[in-house]
Amino acid sequence: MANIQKLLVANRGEIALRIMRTAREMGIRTVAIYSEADRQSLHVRYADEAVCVGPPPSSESYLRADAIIEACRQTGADAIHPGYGFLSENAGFARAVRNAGLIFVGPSPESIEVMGSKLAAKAAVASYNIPMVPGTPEAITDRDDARKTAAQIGYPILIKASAGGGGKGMRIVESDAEFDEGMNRAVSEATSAFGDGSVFIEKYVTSPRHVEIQVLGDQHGNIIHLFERECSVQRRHQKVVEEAPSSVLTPAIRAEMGRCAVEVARACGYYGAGTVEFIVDDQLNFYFLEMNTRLQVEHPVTEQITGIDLVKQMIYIAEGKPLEIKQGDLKINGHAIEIRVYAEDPANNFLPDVGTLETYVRPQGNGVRVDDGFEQGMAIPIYYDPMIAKLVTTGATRAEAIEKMIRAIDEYRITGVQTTLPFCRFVMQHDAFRSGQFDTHFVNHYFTPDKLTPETSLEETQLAGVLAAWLFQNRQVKTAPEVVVTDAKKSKWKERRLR
Ligand code: MV4
Repeated sequence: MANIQKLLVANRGEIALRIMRTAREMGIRTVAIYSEADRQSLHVRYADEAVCVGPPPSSESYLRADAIIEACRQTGADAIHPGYGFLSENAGFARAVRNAGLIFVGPSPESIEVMGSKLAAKAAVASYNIPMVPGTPEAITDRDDARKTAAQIGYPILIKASAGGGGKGMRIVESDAEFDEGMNRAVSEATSAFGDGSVFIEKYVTSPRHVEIQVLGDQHGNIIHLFERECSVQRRHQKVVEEAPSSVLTPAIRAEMGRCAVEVARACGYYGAGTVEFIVDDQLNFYFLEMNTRLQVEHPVTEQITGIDLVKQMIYIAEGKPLEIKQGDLKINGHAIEIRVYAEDPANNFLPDVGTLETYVRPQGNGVRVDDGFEQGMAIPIYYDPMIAKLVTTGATRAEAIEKMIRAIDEYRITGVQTTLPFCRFVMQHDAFRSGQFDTHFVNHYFTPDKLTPETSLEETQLAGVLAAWLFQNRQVKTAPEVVVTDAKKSKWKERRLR
């Protein structure tokens, strides 16, 4: 058991700041690393010390394990927190940190390795009583066997890459006739994307919800769960809205899923913070899919409803301390919702719209938490994920959290870049979201760019006035001005947003 004195955060942006804030509360000194593109970043200014680890591209900076470990030597940091993304789920990095005599604030390299392979993860939990989607338990070696299995399971099926994650390398196959082509594509995709062509088959659950369970394990074998996060509102496997608790789970199902998540963690000797991912079908059957061995982007909603600082727990666990929280101590308090504010244009197929934050004013007030890494006047670098902020609201009930979110979105003032705020507002106001009756197809089912409000509706109101005046002045003109209206609406909308 060794108390951490100085923590290097091997990340950037909001998560680097979020981790350093907790470290500071704990009296731990902080070291930031940064690339040449991030010299002026908030995480660099917040840290007690900062080390430049290379040029802007991640591969030459935030992914340079050697330079990061060297930065620990230079500054005397005794531990590394990897955040999410970058090196957070790289078993080789966790091992190199350990071999350098440093503390890795995260799970063991062995756990990362097992859970990094979906097939290894399934094998690890096979002797436990964990519900899994019917499918092949091993990598497919014989196509004819696999085809027979697919027929037994029943179409549609899903071919998944063992090394895949976050939806990469997945292929839906609707019928036996499509089997060969689906297989060829899945294997070649997996080979080129992951250097590993291992694939397996699962029954395709057509309209699932994505529900994940947060777990914490210490180095003494104690494991607890901190309930679920519902992440069904996503777009191309990119989560958009996350909340806790899920509006569909009953206390009994929640307890059962929690028990399963703890067992999954136990199966790989897990310690640290982790997330066990399930899909839930329309009958509320749940199935284990995979485990993420990092602190997740959406962890704040769990913090809001449990009152537990997950980063603080991760640090205690890394120091070798036993978990002081017992499962029975935990209860859900209220409801929290997170939206991800991206510098993307929802009116233009969510194309990244990086630029300078000409105006940047955060929402405030009761029940509002903003985790971000930017200030007004700062540029969003092109080299990294274009997430500007995570906006989290917490209320006594789900309805209250939604009300607060709409109010907070309307208070948020961002100009200079297009953001996903209007899109998130659309989600908050949608009946399917408000009723809780939605699945992972929400965005595809309900969203088209013309649904973006309030800009559009405001524009329409103003335009109606202009049009009325115009028609009045030109009473003899009979041509329908509809095309003109559409163009004017678009360009004016864009112009206003760019101000
Ligand atoms: C599935 C599935 C349906 N059936 N597996 C996508 C991400 C990866 N973690 C697992 N994913 C899925 N696996 C079976 N057998 C549907 C998805 C899926 C999905 C899951 C969670 C959140 C969003 C999703 C969007 C599309 C598909």
